[in-house]
Amino acid sequence: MESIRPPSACCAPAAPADHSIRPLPAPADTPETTRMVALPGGEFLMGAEDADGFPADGEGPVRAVRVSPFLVDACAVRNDEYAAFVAGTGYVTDTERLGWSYVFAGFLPAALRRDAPRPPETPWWCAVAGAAWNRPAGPGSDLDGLGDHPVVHVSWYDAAAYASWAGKRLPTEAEWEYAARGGLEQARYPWGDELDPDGEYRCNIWRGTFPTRNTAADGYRGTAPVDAFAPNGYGLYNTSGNVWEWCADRWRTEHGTDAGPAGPARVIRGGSHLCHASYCNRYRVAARTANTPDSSTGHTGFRCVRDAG
Ligand SMILES: [Cu+2]
Repeated sequence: MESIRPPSACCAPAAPADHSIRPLPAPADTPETTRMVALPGGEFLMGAEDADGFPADGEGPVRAVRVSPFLVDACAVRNDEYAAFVAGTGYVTDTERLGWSYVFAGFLPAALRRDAPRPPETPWWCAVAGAAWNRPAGPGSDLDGLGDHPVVHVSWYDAAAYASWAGKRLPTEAEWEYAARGGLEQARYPWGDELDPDGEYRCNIWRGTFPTRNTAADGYRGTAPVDAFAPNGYGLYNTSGNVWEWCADRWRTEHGTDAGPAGPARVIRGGSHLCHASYCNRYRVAARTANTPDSSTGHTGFRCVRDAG
């Protein structure tokens, strides 16, 4: 078993790579899936060169990138949508197959928290046996009251399988960022340059002192409903904060035609309810990191896209 840890695994701990490719479920006849927004595409300025950003992540250089017209989910995929997929296909997630997932220590009962192995670099994550998309805080937990929250504890493969069933696909990283920016050019966040404009909370991130005290001033300690907070200019919700979102692209930190071969890790975007400026600051709209495609955590979900026309 080979252990692969991508760069900048800050708040996204990587599981050992151990995956056998399985066929994707066929598209459902009439999938009950979330509302999509049609975007015209075109050229936009991708990336950032923020002074307090992470150049080593390949956030820059700022470059003009063209995307074709496409449709994008207004919201991340919800638990009740993922449940319909599982019920309709019998799909078994990687997390269930491998038997464990990463849960943030602060969300666990004391006994589970005490006994779970933790990655030394990110000791706030516990590898919890039995944690899965439908048991997000491990054995004994369930999805009561979380139907409209984003599905989490899904690997890249689990996200791609859902997308295939829904007749959709995962976004390219360029599509994701173009959509997340909501039409604003080179803004720091999907709504502008201020984190909390006029004191208004616009996203679900860690408020307080990471990782010991989350004041939940923005209303949420864990995940929020997928349509919490005001949407961006394109009508997309929670492209910053709440949960990281899987993209189709393999991870690389160089861009352009001479970028060289990419590794197995896949890009994740948007940051999560656990991101805090003091530690990771990756809820900026240009921020990026990656995880291995079989990894799953309590703060990573996804949204889907579809080609226009
Ligand atoms: Cu983070």
